[in-house]
Parts: sequence; C-alpha cells; structure tokens
Amino acid sequence: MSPISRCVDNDELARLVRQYGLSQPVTVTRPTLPSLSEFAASLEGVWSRCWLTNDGEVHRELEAKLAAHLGVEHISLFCNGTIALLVALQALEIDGGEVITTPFTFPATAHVLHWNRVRPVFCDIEDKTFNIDASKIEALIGPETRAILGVHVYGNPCKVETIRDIAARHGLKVIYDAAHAFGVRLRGRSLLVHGDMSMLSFHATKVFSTIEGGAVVSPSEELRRRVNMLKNFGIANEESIIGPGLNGKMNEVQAAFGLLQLRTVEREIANRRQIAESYRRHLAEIPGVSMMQDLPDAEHNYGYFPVLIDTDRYGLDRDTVYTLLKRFNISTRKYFHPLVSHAPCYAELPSAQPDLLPVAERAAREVLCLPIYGTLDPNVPQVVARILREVHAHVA
Ligand code: T4K
Repeated sequence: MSPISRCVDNDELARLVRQYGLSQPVTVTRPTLPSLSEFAASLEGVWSRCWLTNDGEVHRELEAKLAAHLGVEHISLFCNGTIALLVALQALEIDGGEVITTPFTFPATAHVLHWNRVRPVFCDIEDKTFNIDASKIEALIGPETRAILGVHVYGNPCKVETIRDIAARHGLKVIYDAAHAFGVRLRGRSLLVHGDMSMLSFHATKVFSTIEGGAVVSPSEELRRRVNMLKNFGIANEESIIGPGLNGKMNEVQAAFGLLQLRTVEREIANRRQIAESYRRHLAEIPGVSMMQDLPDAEHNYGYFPVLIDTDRYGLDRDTVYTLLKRFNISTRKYFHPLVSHAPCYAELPSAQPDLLPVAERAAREVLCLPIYGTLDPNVPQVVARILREVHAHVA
C-alpha cells in the first residue's frame, strides 16, 4: 500500500483528482521566452559580424546593461554560475584550507570548494531565511579558515553586516553565492555589493536567464580584470600567460538571449510577486504548512516559493505531499534535499554530522518548492491550496 493510500481513501483521492487535477502538467519553474522571431532578429548582428564568442560586441553590451540594471560597477559574465564561483575563489586566492559554508544549498556551492582543494566546514542555518546562521560561524573558525561562503538562499539576503564584522575580526574573505539573488536589493542597494565577491547564476531555471550563464561581481576594477583573465585561460594577450586560468566565457548567442531577457525581467518579477501573494493568501492557516515571508528591508525576486510541511500538524510528510501533488499534474521540488553535507565526499567531515546541523536537517526534510514563474496560470496557487486543505481535512 502506498503512503498516500494509507492516509487518504482511494475513492476520495480519485474524486479530488477529478475535481482539481490540472489538464496540463505544471512544473516548478519554466523560463519565460522571447518569441523565436525576436530572438532570431537579435542574432542578425552576430551573424553578420561572424563573431561568436571571446568578449564580443553583444557580450560587452550585456555586461554594461546588467551592471546598470543591477546597480553594480564591476561585473564579468560567465558560461555558468558554477564556473563563475570557481573562478571567484581562485581570483581571491582561496585554493586550500577551510571555508565555512552552508549545507542547505545546491551541490555546486560545496563542490566548487572541493575543486579548489578547500575543505568545506558546514554551519547550520537560520529557520526563517534558510541562510547560514551568522551567530554560529565564529565557533567554527580555526587556524585553517580562509573565508566564509554564504548563499542568499531563495534570494533571501544573508546577515551581511554581521558576517562582514566576523570576517574583519578574523581576517577572512567573504564570498556570496547569489545564484538566486538576481535583482534583490537590501535597504535600497544591490545585495551584490556585499562581500569580497558575489556570483550569479543565469541558468534557464532562474528569474533572469542566458540559457546557461552566470556572472561574478567584483568590488574593484583590478579584481574584475583578474577574474576576466582567469576565465580566459589566464592569458592577457597573444604574448603573455599570467596564471592558471580556464575557459569560463559566455558566448554571443547566450548574451543576445540575455539582452532580450533584460527587457522583460521586471515584468517577470512583478508577475511572480503576484503568484507569491496569491499563495500566501490561499495557503494561510492550513495546519502544518508554513511559508516564508518577505523581509521588511529587502526587495525580493520571487525566484522560489518554498513551504515547510510539518508531518505531525499536517498529517502527511513532505515526501507524500510531493507524490500526491504529482497525481494532480503539479510538479514541485525538494530544494535542497538531500543536504550536500550528506554526499559521500563530505559525509565523513566532522562538521557534516547531522546532529550539528539540526535546522538544516529539518528544512531538508520539510521543504517543498511550489510552482512559481511569470507565465504560471494564476489559478494554480488556489488549486494547490484547495488540494492541501482538503487532503489535510481528510487525514486529520
Ligand atoms: N548555487 C546555487 C545556490 C544554485 O541554486 C545553483 C544552481 C548553482 C550554484 C549553480 O549555478 P549554475 O551552474 O547552474 O548556473 C536546477 C538548475 O539546473 C540549477 O541551475 C539550479 N541551481 C537548481 C536550483 O535548479 P534541477 O536539477 O532542479 O533542474 P531541472 O532540469 O530538474 O529543472 C527544474 C524544472 O525546471 C523542470 O522540472 C522543468 C523546468 N525547466 C528546466 C529546464 C532546464 C524548464 O521548464 N526548462 C528548462 O530548460 O537544477
């Protein structure tokens, strides 16, 4: 017997699926695309110049426009966010020792440390923002600690001032994985100005996309030049190789896609905000279902809509709700389960032990990201809420 049939009567479930099941599958996210003809037209210059990559004209235009849009001065575009973060660490000369980071993130965050020969030291998270718990960082600092790598999870700003002060006291660098934080502002300023460097992801599943892509935001032109050198094989020109670089470049086709996305990204975020508000209205007061709230000093981008399912109060566990919603043609994702600290390459580390990470362990057990994107049918939040409410009433 499946976990669902143990809790919800089969006939009743069939009735609910008939009543609320969606005719078309809905995914957790979906890129909002320009029209194909618009995209083709945007590539005419690329074709006529026959210049496809290596700091082309469109790449330069996107870099300038993104800097202005995001309110930052020094930005370098990349082929994806993972390579961008890898290079950011190299640019800051963090290639060994330990870095304090969060286990509640996409695996790329910790893997990039691994690829830089850095041992991750996992720190537990806050239960309101899902971000690294700044009050627990200092106890993890040791002689080998080189930096703090925070993640603005779901675009929620980390406690940037507290982290800055801890880093200053101990002579550490601060890097932010801002993969989720495109356009997020904190107290009226770009979140990306905090720390020694920030990385963005422009993957197809993000609020702003270049299909695959990413960026590093640097605090100075000198560091930006270093990042650019490292993402271009470490070569300065035909005559000189400065350092051990790799190939992290964004190409002209990605950049052209990004320029079109930039025209519509504000609308995308506004549409997502409406979806988030609708979820908040409709999901209110379902026992055992809790939601993240906007922070009063932040402007969010609504890239994700996570809820937590408390098994005892809701009556079903998160995994059963995940499977149940699939029956209604609604796909959700368990971002971020399993914790990256459970991966075999990290699981033996002292800081990866589950009893040291109780908040992260619970979040990974309970979190479910609901569908949110600009073109989502606006009725979906209400449908999801009705299903969750009726199923709860049934199992209660
Ligand atoms: N740090 C953090 C905190 C991150 O979240 C990420 C990436 C990174 C670093 C690394 O940045 P990148 O190197 O990726 O730039 C997705 C993304 O692949 C990944 O970029 C993202 N985070 C992560 C949170 O989500 P999956 O495995 O969930 O993707 P996938 O293929 O299952 O897609 C999810 C849903 O999106 C699909 O069910 C349908 C929809 N979708 C997806 C694609 C690719 C579309 O509608 N169209 C598409 O083209 O990882």
